[in-house]
Amino acid sequence: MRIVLLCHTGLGGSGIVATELALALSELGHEIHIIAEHIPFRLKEETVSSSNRGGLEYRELAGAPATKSWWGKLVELGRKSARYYFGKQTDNSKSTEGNIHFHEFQIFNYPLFEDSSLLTLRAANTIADVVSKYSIEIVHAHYALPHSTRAILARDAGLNIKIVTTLHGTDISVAGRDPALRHMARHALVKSDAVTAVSGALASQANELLDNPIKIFQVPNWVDSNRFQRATSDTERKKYAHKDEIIFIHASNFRPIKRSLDAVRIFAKIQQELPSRLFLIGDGVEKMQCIELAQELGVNGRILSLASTTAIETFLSISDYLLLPSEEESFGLVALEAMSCGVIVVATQVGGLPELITTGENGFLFEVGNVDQAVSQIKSSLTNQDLKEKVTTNARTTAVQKFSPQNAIQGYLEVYKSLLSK
Ligand code: GMT
Repeated sequence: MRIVLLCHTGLGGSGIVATELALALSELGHEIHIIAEHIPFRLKEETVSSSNRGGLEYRELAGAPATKSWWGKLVELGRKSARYYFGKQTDNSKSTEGNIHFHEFQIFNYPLFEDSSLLTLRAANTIADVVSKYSIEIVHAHYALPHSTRAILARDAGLNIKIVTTLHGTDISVAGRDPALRHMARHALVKSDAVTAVSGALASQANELLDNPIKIFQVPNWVDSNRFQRATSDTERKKYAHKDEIIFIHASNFRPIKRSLDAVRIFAKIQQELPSRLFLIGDGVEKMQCIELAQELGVNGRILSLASTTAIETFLSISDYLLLPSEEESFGLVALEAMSCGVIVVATQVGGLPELITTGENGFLFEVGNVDQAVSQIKSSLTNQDLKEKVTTNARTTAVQKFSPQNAIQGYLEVYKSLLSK
């Protein structure tokens, strides 16, 4: 199949999901075109077959050879069996590896317009050009706004394409409910040819926006359980903590919706009784407030802060507890990645998190803002070794068995195939 993927390029789960999907589909032999403002942060230049920037087509070479993803390794082991697993491709699919092409939005220079006022038109125009030039069949928008809107605009310009919209969360829970954007969110939902959501909770939330419910396919986030697993030695852990210290981690984009300050509050209460460390990973508007709060609570010396990293598994694989106190979380990709590493997730009972976690079985869920409840859940597992082991083991099992890449990629392929057969 020939597929265009549209996504946000900065840090964030939706861009990660789109990038991993691009790698998986390309390694299955499908032709992938990513159209965006910049290259997505998890997409390494060396995995891109061609780049089109400012109207110039070329190939960027990176210094180091590409390391194969989980999917690359699987395909290396048996390309044929992978194909067999996912079913036959359409006749016009290619079978070359590394079939990912990146297209930057076209540039229009005319001093009358502020550049940002034309962004959506330039994006839609670029989509129309790429679709025509490469005979694209599917345009898959990751995040309804503004990506689906741009694809719909391009289709209305006369293209024969099918538009798939994947809802990731705040496109519905924040933008969809905001008077400033809600009509556009509804438009994106009803004008897409197929809509998918990363959890059942998000699918229901999306339909609440509409007078007449639509069919929404559920394709959850997934995790590469080979990449995300417990560290096999103490070497890395010893760099950050003493043997008897507990390692907590909070990784996010530090937006208010993440309630990152609650992570610091929970940590401070535990640290009063038991020596601990807290990784604060990522950047965002509330990051400095977290450090300030840690100082007020007298635990700033125990915080290990790091800006965004593409190697989050290095830190998850040596942590004991992930703190995810979000106000909203449609799925919680970082929780799944942590569970795959055998980390105990202590998260809020919101959105799609109850579809991933059952309290006392494979993690813990607490009410939004109820810091004391989270603290007592952590203490209960710290004082009960059997409970701790059960939760840790079940967390990994859930990740491996219920959220495998194979299931998710197959889910997306089925959606594409159903549209193309219509
Ligand atoms: O969590 C974020 O702030 C980033 C956001 C995004 O749009 O990139 O993540 C959303 O999509 C992820 C991938 O599907 C989900 O795992 C996250 O739960 C979701 N975030 C929220 O709903 C707040």
